[in-house]
Amino acid sequence: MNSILVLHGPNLNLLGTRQPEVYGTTTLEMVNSACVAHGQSRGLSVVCLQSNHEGALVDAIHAAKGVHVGIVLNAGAYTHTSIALRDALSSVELPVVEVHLSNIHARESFRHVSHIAPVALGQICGFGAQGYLLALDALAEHLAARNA
Ligand code: CA2
Repeated sequence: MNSILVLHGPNLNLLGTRQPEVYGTTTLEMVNSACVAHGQSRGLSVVCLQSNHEGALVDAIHAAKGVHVGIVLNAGAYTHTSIALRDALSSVELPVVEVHLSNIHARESFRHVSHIAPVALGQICGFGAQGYLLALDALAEHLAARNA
């Protein structure tokens, strides 16, 4: 079965425990379970990882090559700062869908910039945890079209 890596960046381990008005009440564990179940319904196995460390996220992206067929990435605040993550994504040449729980374009101007977007298939933001499932659908459709 094709496998997808769902990768979460810094502070997303706090999901559902603080700032529910911005990030909702769903915990990361709930998001991950929903991703695994949704992937299964689309014939994809899903592996979820979270790290607060930029280098660990880079390592996870490198390790995805040859193991996973695509990546769903919420890089958290590294979205707006990390050229290292962008370079890692470029180097592995896997299809990536960028996800954000909040609508980053409706927030502070520093969140409007994404270093991930130029190397992603697309960006889904503002739909809360549902965005991860939309991202899995987008990846599944992309992979099916590519393999047709
Ligand atoms: O909206 C998103 O998903 C973000 O990637 C979340 C990041 C933020 O820096 C990005 O601009 C947009 C922050 C993640 C922090 O997550 C928390 C969750 C619960 C409580 C506190 C932080």
